[in-house]
Amino acid sequence: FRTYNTILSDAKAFLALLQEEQVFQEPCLDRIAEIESEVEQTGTYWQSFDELAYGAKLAWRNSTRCVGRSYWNSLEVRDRRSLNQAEEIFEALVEHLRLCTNGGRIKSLATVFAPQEPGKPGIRIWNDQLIRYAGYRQPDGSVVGDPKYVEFTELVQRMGWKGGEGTPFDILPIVIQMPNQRPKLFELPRDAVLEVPIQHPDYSWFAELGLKWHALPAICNMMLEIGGVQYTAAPFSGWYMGTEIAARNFADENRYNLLPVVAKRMGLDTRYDHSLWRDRAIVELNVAVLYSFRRAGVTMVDHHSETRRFVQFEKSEALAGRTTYADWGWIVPPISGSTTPVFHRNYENVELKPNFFSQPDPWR
Ligand code: HEM
Ligand code: NRG
Repeated sequence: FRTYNTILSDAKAFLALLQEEQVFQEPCLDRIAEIESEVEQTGTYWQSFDELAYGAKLAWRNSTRCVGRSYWNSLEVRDRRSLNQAEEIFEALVEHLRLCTNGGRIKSLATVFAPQEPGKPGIRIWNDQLIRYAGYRQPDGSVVGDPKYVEFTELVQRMGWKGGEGTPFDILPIVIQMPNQRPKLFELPRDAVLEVPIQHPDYSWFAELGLKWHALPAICNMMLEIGGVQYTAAPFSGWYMGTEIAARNFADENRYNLLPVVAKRMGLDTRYDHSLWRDRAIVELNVAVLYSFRRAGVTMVDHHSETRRFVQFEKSEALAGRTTYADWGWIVPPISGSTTPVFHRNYENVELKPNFFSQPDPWR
């Protein structure tokens, strides 16, 4: 439960920030008075499109775990705050995927739905990302698909999902819950989801592994907070850094766990840790993912260019008089850390607002 005072002081701090960054020409005194009376009457206030759009950019700029922040000012923001039916929200999500994917030339995009109202739960998309693969627990305890999503898969199955074919890459349905209503299930149209089959430039056997991944990372379970207003459904997406897929989703033991498979095919000696078979396999997996996205014409960055760009971003922030706060453990890539410049730098992790915040899973 948030008081008028917190909302008002957050709103004022936000408007002061807009003033400081010279987003609008007009002075903001009138706007403050307007917000004050609106908050007194309704317990919240309706932001202008410009406040929303710049606020979302600032939220990205302030996300200390994101190494891709150099592009913060090119975020496109779609205002879908007027939608109040789960079906309409679903249509807007499909549109988000199509616009952002843009035939492979991915754009950075956020779609913002209506904010949480006082004393009511907000709109929630139950998935953590718009595109994710189901995980099916087998009788012998193993998992087909993405083990991270076994719980979510069983949840949607209990809710009536019959869509899964049982492949390692079945796309999960979307679960949308409007305030004080029951959640509804929606199946994404196949042609809204771009995927990239994975092959290796030198190892022809790699394609036989039958791997692929979706082009878009579209996080949809975080709360976007701007000037005291909380947007509980505000999905955003940019493009992947290769390591996210190759060094984590494919490599983690509790995800697709592919290092032993790749190492065996490479003919490496997996009996001894000191043969560094994991390290050799994880590099080739990363080579394959970067090569495949490039061949498919789908935007992706490698961790060397992206971390270098991040240091450039720090420099341009410093010129603007701002400190770049960051979460070192998230900024340093999961492979070859010390070969990237961010490894050798120290960061203070300070949480500024606007920002994206995690929220509890609605079904817990
Ligand atoms: C996290 C890269 C766009 C907000 C991350 C991570 C990477 C990354 C590598 C760490 C993910 C992990 O380890 O799981 C990029 C790249 C982008 C991009 C290359 C290309 C444009 C965006 C956009 C937004 C954003 C458009 C929001 C408007 C965030 C946030 C996190 C994050 C909030 C933390 C997520 C969490 O806590 O789970 N990003 N990002 N990023 N990014 Fe970005
Ligand atoms: N590691 C996650 C995605 C997290 C966000 N990463 C981005 N965001 N690149 C995964 O799916 O592997 N983005 O908006 O571009």
